[in-house]
Amino acid sequence: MIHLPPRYDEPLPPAFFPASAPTPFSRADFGADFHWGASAAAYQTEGAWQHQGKGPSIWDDFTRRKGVIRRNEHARVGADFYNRYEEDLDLAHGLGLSDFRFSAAWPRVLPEGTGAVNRRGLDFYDRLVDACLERDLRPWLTLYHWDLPSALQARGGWTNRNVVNWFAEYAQVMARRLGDRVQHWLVLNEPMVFVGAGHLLGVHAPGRRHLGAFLAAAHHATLAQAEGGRVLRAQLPATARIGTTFSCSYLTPQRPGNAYDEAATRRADALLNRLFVEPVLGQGYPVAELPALGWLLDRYQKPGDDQRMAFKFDFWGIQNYTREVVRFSPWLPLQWASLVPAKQRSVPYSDMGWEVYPESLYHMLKQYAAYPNAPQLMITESGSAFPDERQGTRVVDPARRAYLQAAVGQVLRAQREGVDVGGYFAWSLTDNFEWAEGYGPRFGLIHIDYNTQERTVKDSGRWYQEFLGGAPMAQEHTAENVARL
Ligand code: GCO
Repeated sequence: MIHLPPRYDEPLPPAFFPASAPTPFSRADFGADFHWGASAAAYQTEGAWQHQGKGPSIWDDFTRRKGVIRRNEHARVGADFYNRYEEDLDLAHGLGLSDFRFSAAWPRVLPEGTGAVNRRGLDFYDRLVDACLERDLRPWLTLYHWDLPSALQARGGWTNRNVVNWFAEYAQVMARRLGDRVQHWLVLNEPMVFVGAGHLLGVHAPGRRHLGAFLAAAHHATLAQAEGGRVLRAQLPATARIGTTFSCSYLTPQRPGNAYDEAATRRADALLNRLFVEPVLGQGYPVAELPALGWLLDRYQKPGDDQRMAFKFDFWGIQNYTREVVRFSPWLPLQWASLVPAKQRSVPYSDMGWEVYPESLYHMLKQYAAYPNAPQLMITESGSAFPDERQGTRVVDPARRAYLQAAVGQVLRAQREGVDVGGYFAWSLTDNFEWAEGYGPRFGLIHIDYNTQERTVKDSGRWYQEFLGGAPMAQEHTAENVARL
């Protein structure tokens, strides 16, 4: 078993430095139009949960329940981004980013979810967009990163088909106000996660554990995804670029060649990587692998839904953190598959318990690019949670730095093989509230001391800055290079 986190004077395991990526490489290799950014999300960073007219969200409610979040933490203050966004954008600009992705909190804009607009909430996003532009950061706005207004949850939330209209109204409000300045729009953040973790596993807001709720939420999110795209298209200038994001994991069978594990891997792929993607393309749900899911979802479908689920996005945001190993399981109906935790596999893993496997990014880019009518792909999140060590004024994080470098190398590898990939966004600009894991796992390029809210650029952030400044980067996979990290 390789233990992670490594001690900082120990060489990092070879998994950080897959030799498959081109080396050395530099920013110029990706092309002049490539977008280089970092991502963030409203609930994870903003705080100000009751400020200036904001309504409550399902995450405000969920984090109030005892025992659902590690150490019962919450993000009422978070990274205090609501008050400190200018400082954070200065730092982002200082790192040399060309793009910054953030989300808007729906209940900040529409406290009741629909109806009356909270002017001060909308003004905040207006100022944020202007502050990005003043710093030459192109804003990428995600409409929904999981903080549904509580008022809508009281009416069933994602399980109520009316959510499609509620979401359309919110999308319209945002597009009307910001469409003159925001060019890049993202509709949903990772539907599989907020639908699955929120409605089937019960580990995210709204904390439901119910197959019917999962199915209803899945179908309504699929409809809202396309409807959001249509509303934006109708509202925005022709130059706007409209996308949405998908979570994904590269999946491999525990026993390659074993028919049960191979079939389980295909079913898991349909559920985890394809469920929300193929309806967008007009292919419907991937029911060939999951017939029972198909019959169950039918209950929520109305005539014409197959067309309503489709939309021609300008790009897809791909968000990948790891690979999963799949085995046949007789215990989990529908999927008949389970994921083997990294901790049981003698592989290095991060503070999230996820296998360190940067090549996963390459494989997922290849998989999505293989759809004949796929749009351009963007890596809208990529990163890893490792501990940081303060050494004087520095925050030393060799594992994150190495991961970032390896991940960027894997994007270039895919691009060189012809994949149309147009951007890379590190998750995340700063440390922030990691949902059910609270503040434990840190993903930021910038460290936050939550006692003082002091920001410090980590070594990984410095690495990104050097790279974005044009420095050539050798893949640091030789023993001497590793020792020097
Ligand atoms: C997600 C979200 C982020 C997470 C990140 C790390 O992918 O789950 O978009 O909000 O913080 O992925 O888990």
